[in-house]
Formats: sequence, structure tokens, C-alpha cells
Amino acid sequence: MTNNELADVFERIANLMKIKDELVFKVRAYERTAETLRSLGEEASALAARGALTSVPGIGKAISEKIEELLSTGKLGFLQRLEEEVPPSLLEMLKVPGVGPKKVALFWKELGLLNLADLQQAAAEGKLRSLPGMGEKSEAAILAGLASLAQRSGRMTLLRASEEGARWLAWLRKQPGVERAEPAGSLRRWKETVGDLDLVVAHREPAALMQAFTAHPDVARVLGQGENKSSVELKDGLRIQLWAQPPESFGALWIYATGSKDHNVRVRELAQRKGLSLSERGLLDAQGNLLRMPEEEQIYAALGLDWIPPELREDRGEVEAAAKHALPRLVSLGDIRMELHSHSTWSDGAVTIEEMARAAIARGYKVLAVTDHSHYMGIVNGMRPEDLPRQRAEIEEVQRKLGGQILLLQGAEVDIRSDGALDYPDEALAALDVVIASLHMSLHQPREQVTARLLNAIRNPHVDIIAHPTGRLLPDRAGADLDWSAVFAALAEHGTALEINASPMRLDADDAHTRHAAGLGIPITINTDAHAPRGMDEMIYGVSVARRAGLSAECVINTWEVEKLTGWLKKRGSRA
Ligand code: DGT
Ligand code: CA
Ligand code: ZN
Repeated sequence: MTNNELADVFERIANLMKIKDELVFKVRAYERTAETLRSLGEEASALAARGALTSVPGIGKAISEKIEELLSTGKLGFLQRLEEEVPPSLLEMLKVPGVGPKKVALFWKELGLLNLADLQQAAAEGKLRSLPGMGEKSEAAILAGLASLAQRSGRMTLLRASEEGARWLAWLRKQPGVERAEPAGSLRRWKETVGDLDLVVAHREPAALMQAFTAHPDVARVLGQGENKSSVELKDGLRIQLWAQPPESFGALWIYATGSKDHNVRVRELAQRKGLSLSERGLLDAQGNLLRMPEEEQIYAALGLDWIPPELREDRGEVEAAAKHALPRLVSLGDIRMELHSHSTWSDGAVTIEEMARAAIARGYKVLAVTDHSHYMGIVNGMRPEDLPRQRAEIEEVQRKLGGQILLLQGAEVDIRSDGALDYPDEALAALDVVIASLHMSLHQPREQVTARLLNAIRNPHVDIIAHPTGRLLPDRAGADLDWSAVFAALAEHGTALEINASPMRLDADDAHTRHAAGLGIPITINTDAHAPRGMDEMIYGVSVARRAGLSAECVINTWEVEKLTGWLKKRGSRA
């Protein structure tokens, strides 16, 4: 067990004792033990092995015996007896803002509540207000606390994670002795949301670096500090884990800290079968000698594997594919030649069509589709069908001005109304070069109803693309509950494209649905939905979803030659 895992056990003991209403000084001893363990410079297991646990200030005989029992058996009789007296499910309730151990004890003893779900139900039924020391106000506060707890997943968007990661990597690269600093964990795998940041460095003597890191002025709390690994919580709540190994072990460290956990397990098994031993400290041969491997490629090669792009490291068959040299050639940002979903001042965009076109040219794009919103209620400044001819005239004028640098398409992002009807009549849709349909309102209708709306749009022969299909907002707001098998069947039947909306707040469709859709031959399009030039820079996040879905460039419309795109649109009966 690591120091952090041991500390968690002692924290658990302290909380259970508080609910049991034990004496404060007894509880405090366990809390202090947890704090001591988290800031210990050395692993408790190493201290125990030397019989030196009691030399740590604050760790007496009773505590050191408990630590030794945990280290040797992974269990603790004392805790097991405590959990028989105080149900551990009660601890869930402590996470609710405004609920402390005294209230948990009250709810448990007076009402028999055992967990969060019980508490939710009792509060909703108005059963808490009549308890001693409670009232309508405190009951309402608990309901509000429960709601905010459900909202908080403790995860951040990829955008925030990338920005914070870049800032901390820049800081790390300036520290003495740092030979290399790189992102790892879910950030490097481009997972749609990130829990904590994992950063890795190559360093020969990292003790001083760990010290500087945990003493950084932005740090609020040190969750763990060791020779090769430290973990902190910043004042704004962000958590960072910093890992360090000497340069000759960097390949193994980077693989380990990148994960995912399931990928690591698979790779380590493979190493074992070859008589090797792989950990975050390095790759050891059968004699226990460290193999000098500063690069990931060297480790994978030693295991008979091609290098695996981090986006694929989720144990979804990538290790087997790498062994057969059959990994897909993943689409990359450089393959993208067009943006097919963008807004201008004709609806809620910030700049003119010409400025958006110039921004697209600056990014090397060959096609820009201007797809302003339709006018349906709730959409700010949406366009009425009668505005479309005047917009067409402006697009043609900009096209003349910019000549062959880029092809401009007139499209629209047509709202799918709450009753499933599209916001423009068919004549208006038929006059457009490309039509995007999307759900914006009434996302939380029952599954059959919201799915039927989407199917209605897919079946309209003028609709080319379904944008951000669920309407979810990351990190925490769920989107529509779609019947995906019906949606996939309709998309495949009509050849309609499915969008990966590249905004880090959306990433919708997600990687799993994209993988499934592409497997059925459904065309995939990646678009930023830019409302200003800088919005176009989010393309990389959409590409990451496609990469996590295992897609090569051919599956993605935006990588096609211009003629292939216009041919596809013409065949669908669009004007382009
Ligand atoms: P997150 O932070 O929830 O967005 O997800 P990750 O993937 O960054 O996970 P995290 O931060 O818990 O751990 C970072 C990496 O450390 C993870 O990707 C793989 C490695 N790791 C963590 N725990 C274990 C473990 O128990 N076994 C193995 N083999 N690797 C682990
Ligand atoms: Ca992480
Ligand atoms: Zn849009």
C-alpha cells in the first residue's frame, strides 16, 4: 500500500469514529496520522521494513502496529470491527455540503438512513425538517447540497486541462535539472474530460524539484510527496500529479503515467510473458538489470509492439493490433482541408463572412461552409428563409474577391423544432449548398420523442449533416438520451454524415459513437462550429475524438479533395 492509500484508511477510521461520536482527541489522532502519512518523504513500507515507523513524529506504537497490519495483510481488524458498528455507506453523506458527522448520526439513528439515495428521498419527502435541530431551511439547504453534489463530477474540459498543462510544463522546463517534461494521463490520451493532470519529467535527482513543486505559491494542499512522485491540489481546486525518473527510465515512466490503467495492465502482462518486468521505474531484464530506454518506442519494440498512439491506449484491442503491426493510420490535424460548420454576423457569429473566409484560408483550408442559424425561437439573431438570397449574394461577392484560394458554400444550421419539424421549408433547404440539422431545445424529452425528432431530420433528403447529436455540455451537463441504434440505422440508410463537434464543451458525437458509426460506413465530419476566427483553432479537439475512435483520414469528409466533397453533396441533391 502507498502512503496515500494508508492515509485514506486512517481518514476513513476518523470519519466513522466521528459518526459514532467518539471522543475528539481519539479521532484527532487518526486524522493526524493521515496528514503525517501524506507528507512523509519516504514510503511507509520502506520505514516499516527497517522497523523505523515509530521514529516518525506522531506515529506511536498503536498506530505503527496498524500500519504494519495494513502493509502485511492489506486489511485492518480494527477498521473491520468499526464498520460492523457504523455502516460505511454513511460516509457518502459526508460529501454533501452542510452535512457533517453529527447530522449523519442523527439521520441514521432517527430515520434509519444509510446512504445518499436514502438521504435524497427523505429530504424530498420533507422528513428531515422535523428532526431535532433541523427545520425547513436546513432541509432545503441539504436538497441544494445534494443537487450541487450531483453536478460536480470534479472533472474539467480538455481545453482547461491543456491550458493548465501547458502552463505547468513551461514552469517545469525552467527548473534546474529537468531534462524533459511532458504531459501524461488522460490529458495525453485526449480523454473528453480530465480528472487530474499527470505530468512527467526526466531528472537525475528530483528531490529538490519535488520540493519546489509542492512549495509552489499556487498550491493549497500537498496530497502526497515522495522522491519520485508528488501530488498537489491548487487553490482553484485543480489537482496535479508530478512523476519523475532518470532519463534512462523515461520511456517506461511515460508509458505508465499515460495509462490508461487497463492498457498498462495489458502491456505489463506481455512483458512478464517475455521474462521482463515493466513498471514506472523502468524495464528490467530477466536478471533484474535496468534496460536504458529513454523513449517509449524502445519499450514497445522490446515487447514486440509498434508504438501505440496515446489516444488508443484504452485496452480496446490496440495491443493486439500493435503486435500484428496493424494499428490504424489515424487522421491528424494536417489532413483537415475544410470547415463545414461556421457562423457569421448573419446570425450569432462575431465577424463577417469575408473575415471567416480569410481565417479559413490562414488555416490552409480549401472549403468553408457558412452555416448560420435558422430563426427558430430562442436562437439569437437566427436567419429567416427570406434572408437567404441576400446572404447568397454576399457569399458570391466574397468568393469573387478571394478567387481560387477557397471555395465558399452557403449552408444553414437548421433547428429541429420540439415537434420534430425542421425550421425551414423544403424549398429553402433545396436552394442551399449544404444543410446541417441540429437539436438545441427540449433535449430532455423522453427517449422515443427526442429520437423521433432526430430521425425526422435524418430522413429529410436535403439534410447532409447531423451536428452535435446529443447537445451535451461538458464537463457535467448530459445531453439527449438517444436511441442510438435507431439513429445509426437511419444515418446509414440515408448516407447522412455524423458530426464530431470539436468544441471542447461538446465533443459530440463522442469517441464510442463515432467508432460505431464509422464501422457502419457512416460519413464522419469534424467541425468547430466557429462563431469567430479563433473558434477554428478548436479543430484539434475534434480530431482527437476521431483518433480515439480509431479513424483514418478517409472516414472523415473534411480530409477529402474538394471535388470529392462537391460530388458527394451533388449526389445528395444539394446545390453545391
Ligand atoms: P483521470 O485523471 O481520471 O482523467 O484519468 P487518468 O487516466 O489520468 O488516471 P489517473 O490520474 O488516476 O492515473 C494516471 C495514470 O497512472 C493512469 O492513466 C495509469 C496510471 N495508473 C494509475 N493507477 C494505476 C494502477 O493501479 N495500475 C496501473 N497499472 N496503472 C495505474
Ligand atoms: Ca489523471
Ligand atoms: Zn452551429
